[in-house]
Amino acid sequence: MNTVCYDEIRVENLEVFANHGVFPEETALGQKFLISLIMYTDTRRAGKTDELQNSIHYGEVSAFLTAYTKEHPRKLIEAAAEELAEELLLRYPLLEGVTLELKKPWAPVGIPLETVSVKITRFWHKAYLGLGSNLGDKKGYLDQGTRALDSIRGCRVEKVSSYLETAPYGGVEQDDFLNACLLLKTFLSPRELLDRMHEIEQEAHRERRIRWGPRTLDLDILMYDDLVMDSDDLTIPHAEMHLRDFVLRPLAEIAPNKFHPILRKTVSQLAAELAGVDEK
Ligand code: A4P
Ligand code: MG
Repeated sequence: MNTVCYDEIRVENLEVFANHGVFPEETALGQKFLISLIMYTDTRRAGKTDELQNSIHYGEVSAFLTAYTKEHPRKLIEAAAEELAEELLLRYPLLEGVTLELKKPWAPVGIPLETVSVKITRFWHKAYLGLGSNLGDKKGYLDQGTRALDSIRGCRVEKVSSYLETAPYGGVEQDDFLNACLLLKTFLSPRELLDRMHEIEQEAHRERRIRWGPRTLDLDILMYDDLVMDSDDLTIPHAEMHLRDFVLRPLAEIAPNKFHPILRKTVSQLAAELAGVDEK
């Protein structure tokens, strides 16, 4: 979850009659569901202006939840809750995150219980990505990669650096690169994002032959919020970003004050250090 403290707008136990369920009688007859929602959003402007347009209309949200739940029956309440949370994040630009609980008080489990429910919290995240190309129409590949990222459901490209021509790094004799960085707003997890990035690289006809060798399109996750993770196939922040001028220069254009969560320095400090300039 994000570290910023948000205000909350809450809806509690909105009642919807719908047809979610695994059993045929559930899908045929329907049953009662209760939806509780916490919307994380900055209410300061609405609080100061007293204008509804500066907030999220909870009446409209409730009507949307009711209609969507009725129209999209799912087997699992996990799936129903996930979809509702994503639809809300996509629909309401002022919404930073949601906690959504979907209760099923009449769950047909044959033993008495008050209610079963799933409760999930989903946030928009900020990911910084690095793009590189040194084969064919380099600018075309960076453009294509940016467009493809922006068209993923749950991803929005918010800022793109300029495209910089850079000398190859890593000891392989090859053509110059065109590099850029971008800021992506996303509700995908880092792993889901990496999978989508690999698909985009495939679409750009990238063949992985030589490590650090020529490529039509290379996409790396540089940072994802302040997340620190290290697994077999994904390291965040990118393990070598602080050593690479072709990453730090474009990144400093769009996020000079972004803090590296391990090195505890800003991107512009890291860029200055790498360039051998003394920055306070
Ligand atoms: N992986 C782990 N962490 C990450 C992450 N944060 N983001 C894994 C993306 N991928 C990550 O990458 C290999 C595997 O790294 C991925 O499958 C993923 O599971 P790859 O893209 O398949 O292989 P690669 O690109 O050949 O190797 P690598 O180590 O990713 O190389 P880089 O770091 O991408 O560097 N010189 C200039 N001037 N400009 C460049 O853009 N790029 C490289 C390649 C070398 N020299 C360059 C440039
Ligand atoms: Mg790579």
